[in-house]
Amino acid sequence: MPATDLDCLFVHAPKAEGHYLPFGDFMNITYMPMGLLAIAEWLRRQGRRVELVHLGVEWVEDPGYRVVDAYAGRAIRAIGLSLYWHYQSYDAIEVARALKAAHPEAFVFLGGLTAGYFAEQIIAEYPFIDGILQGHAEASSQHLIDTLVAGGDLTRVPHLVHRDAAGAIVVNDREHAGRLLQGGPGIDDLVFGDLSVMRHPHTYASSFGFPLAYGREFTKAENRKMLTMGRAFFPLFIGRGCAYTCTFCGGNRDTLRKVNGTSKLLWRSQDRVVADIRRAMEYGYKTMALCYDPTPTKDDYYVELFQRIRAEGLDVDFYFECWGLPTARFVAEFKKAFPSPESYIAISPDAGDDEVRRKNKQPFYTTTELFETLDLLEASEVTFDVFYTIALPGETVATARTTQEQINAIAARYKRARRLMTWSVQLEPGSPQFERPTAFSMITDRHRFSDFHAAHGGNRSDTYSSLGFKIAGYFGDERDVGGIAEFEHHLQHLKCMEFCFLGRDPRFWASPSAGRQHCFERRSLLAERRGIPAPSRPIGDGWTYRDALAEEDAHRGERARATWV
Ligand code: B12
Repeated sequence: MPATDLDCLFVHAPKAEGHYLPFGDFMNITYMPMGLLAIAEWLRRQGRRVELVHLGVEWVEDPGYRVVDAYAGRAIRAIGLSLYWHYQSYDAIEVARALKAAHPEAFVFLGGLTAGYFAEQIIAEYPFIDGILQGHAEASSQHLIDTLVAGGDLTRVPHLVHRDAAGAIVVNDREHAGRLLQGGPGIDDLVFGDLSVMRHPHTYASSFGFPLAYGREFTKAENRKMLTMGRAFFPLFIGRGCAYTCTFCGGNRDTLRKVNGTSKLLWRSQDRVVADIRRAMEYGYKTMALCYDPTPTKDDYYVELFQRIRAEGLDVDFYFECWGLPTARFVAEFKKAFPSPESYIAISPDAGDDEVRRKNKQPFYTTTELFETLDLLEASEVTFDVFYTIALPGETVATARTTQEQINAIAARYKRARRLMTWSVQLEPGSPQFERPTAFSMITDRHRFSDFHAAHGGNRSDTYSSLGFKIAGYFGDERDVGGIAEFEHHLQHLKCMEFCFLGRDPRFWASPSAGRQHCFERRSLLAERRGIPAPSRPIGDGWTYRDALAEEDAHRGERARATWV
C-alpha cells in the first residue's frame, strides 16, 4: 500500500436527526464513549498518527462541515467509528459507508457496546465495514494498527470480527486473543481526560451537558440555559464491569460478559482519577459526572476518592448517579468534599411501586429505605435528583400512578430535591427485555441490528417519545388496542399529562401542568423563529403530543433529514 499520512482516523457520529416538540430539531449522543479518548491517547503515546473527529462538535463549529470533504486527498490506514449507543446505528453506518467509498485504501472498523453486541450481523450485512473490535479496545486497537502497518495476519488481532479473502466471517479466537492482550495497557496506564487528542476540544468541553440533547434551533448559549443544567459535565471514568441484571439495561452482567469477554468489576486507582479530574478542569469543566456504583454498600473506594479530592483542594462539583442507595458515610464524605448546592446525588428508584422495582431493578431497596435516604440527604443539606422510569415490565398505568404519588410526596417534603424526573427507556440491545420480550409481555419490532439502523434512520425513533416496544395490557382499557406506534402515542400522552417535568430552569422540577405550559411557550418561540403560525393550544385533554406534532408538521411542511454525509 502507498505511504499513508494518517495511521488512524477516529470518528464519533452522534445521532444527527431528532425532533421533540419543546426541543425542536436536535442531535443526541453528544458525549463520546469515555474509552474512545483513552484509545486515541494510548495510540498517540505509542507513536501512531491519530486524529479524532466528533461530528457534532464540527457542526457547532461549522454546520457545513463534511468529514468526507475534510479528509479528501489524505491517505488513511484505518478509520475507526464509535458505535457505542444504539441511537448511533444509522449515522455511524452511513458515515462509515461514505468514508469507505472515499477511502477504499482504509480499513474501516467499528467499536463500542452496540457494535460489539451485533458484530457478526454487522459484518455479514454491511460490506463496507471491514472489521469490528469487540469489547475494551485499547490493546486490540494497537494490535490492529500495528498489523495493518506491518501487513500482518488479521486473524491474530485480538477481539477482531472480520472477513477473510473469500468473504467468510472470521471471529478471532478469544482464548488466543486473550493471550495476545497480555502485556497491553492496564486500566491505570490509560488516560481518559486528555482532550487534546480530539479536534476542537474546547468546543466539546463547553457545549454538551445534562440532559443530553443539543438543540439545532437554539444558540449555544440558549442550549446551555434551556436544555442543560447550566454547565458542561465531564463523564469521569472510574471502572468497568457490572454484577447486576436489570431488565431494561443493555450493559448488564451477562451482556458485558458476552461483548467484553468479562463483566468483572475493575476499579481505577484514585490517583489516576484525580489526574483526569485535573486534566478535565484544564478544559474548563467544573462538574464531574459519575455513573459507576456497582457496590453501593461497600463505600471504601469513594470515601477515599472524596478524601483525596478534599486533601488536594480541587474546586470541583460532582454529579453522582447512585445505582443503589448511598451509605451514611458516603453522604457525609460527599458533603465535605463537595459542599456546593451544584453538587448532586442522584437516586434512581425507577418505579414508585415496590413490586415493580423488585422485578426490574438491582440492587433492590424498599420505598421505606428510599425515604430514609432522602431524609438523610435533606438533613445533610445535599442537593438531590430522583430518576424514575415509566413503562417497565410488570408495570400498569395503576402502578405508574404510585410513581406519580411518590414524586408529589418528594416535591412536597424536601427542599433539597431538584429534578424529579420520569423518563421512558427505549429498548436497549442486550437487555433482558430485548433478548426475551415475550417473557415480559412485550412486543417489539427491533430484533436485529438492521432494525435499529432502520428505526434510527426513520422518523419514529426520537429519544423522548419513542420506545420501540409495547407492553400488553398496560392501560387495561381501549388504549391497549393497536400496535407499537399506538402504545407509544398513548404512553406519551400519559407522560405529558401526568409526568411532564419540563422546567424553565432545567435544574428544577416543574409540575406536569406548569411543564405543559412551558412546553407551549417553547413551541411558540420555535414557531416564531421558523416563521410559521404559533401552535394553537398547549397539550392537554383532547389534544395530544401527536396532535400537536401533526399541526406543527402541517405548518412546517417537508423538511430535509439531518445527516453528517
Ligand atoms: C457511565 C455510563 C454513562 C455515562 C458516560 C458515558 C460515556 N461518555 O462513556 C453517561 C451518564 C453520560 C451516560 C449517558 C447515556 N447512556 Co449510558 N451508561 C453508562 C454505563 C453505566 C457504563 C459505561 C462505561 O463506563 N463503560 C466503560 C468504559 C471505559 O468503556 P467504554 O467507554 O465502554 O469503552 C470501551 C469499549 O466500549 C470500546 N470502545 C468504545 N468506543 C469505541 C470506538 C472504537 C472505534 C473502538 C474500536 C472501540 C470503542 O473500547 C473502549 C475502551 O476499552 C453503561 C451501563 C454498563 N454497565 O455498561 C450505560 C449505558 C452504556 N448507557 C446507555 C444509554 C442508553 C445512555 C444514554 C443514551 C441514555 C439517554 N437516553 O440519554 C446516554 C447517552 C449519552 C451520550 N452519549 O451523549 C446504555 C447503552 C445501550 C446501547 N447499547 O445503546 C447502557 C448500556 C445502559 C442501559 N440502560 O442499557 N451513560
